[in-house]
Amino acid sequence: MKIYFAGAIRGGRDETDIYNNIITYLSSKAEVLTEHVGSSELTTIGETNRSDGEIFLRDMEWLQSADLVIAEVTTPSLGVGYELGIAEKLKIPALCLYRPIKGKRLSAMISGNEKFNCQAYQTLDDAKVHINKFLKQEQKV
Ligand code: 6K6
Repeated sequence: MKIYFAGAIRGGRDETDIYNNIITYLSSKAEVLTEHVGSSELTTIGETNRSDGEIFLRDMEWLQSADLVIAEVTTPSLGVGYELGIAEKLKIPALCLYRPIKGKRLSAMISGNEKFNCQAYQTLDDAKVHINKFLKQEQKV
């Protein structure tokens, strides 16, 4: 099973540790196509050895090959929103995890879309519970 993990890059790297922890957990259950999203070496400045065009084409190829998408959407990101829209069009089931933050709300384009399974969490253990339910529901493990 292949999982496309999506998380903010140029949108902001505040949640990198959480991305990394989620990716580590997912990797124990499936192939994660986008492990670099959790890398602390990846900053908002970007990969210097690939052009934006190369990154886009590579990521779209990975997304098309994915069985499931799991997105961490606490930090708003144009790229993650785009990937989720593509996942919906490709009929790839998507779980959107977010930590509620006072004074901020998840975009209605994500929370209002019934095709997305949006789940709030506080701790990594909470996130794992949502992930396990999602994987079971999609009958991939
Ligand atoms: C790295 C750091 C800054 O820019 C980069 C370029 N590198 C990327 N490498 C891989 N995936 C990327 C990159 N930039 C965006 N993405 C994809 O878009 C990832 O799959 C993320 O889920 C999403 C992040 O989008 P932005 O808009 O927050 O960058």
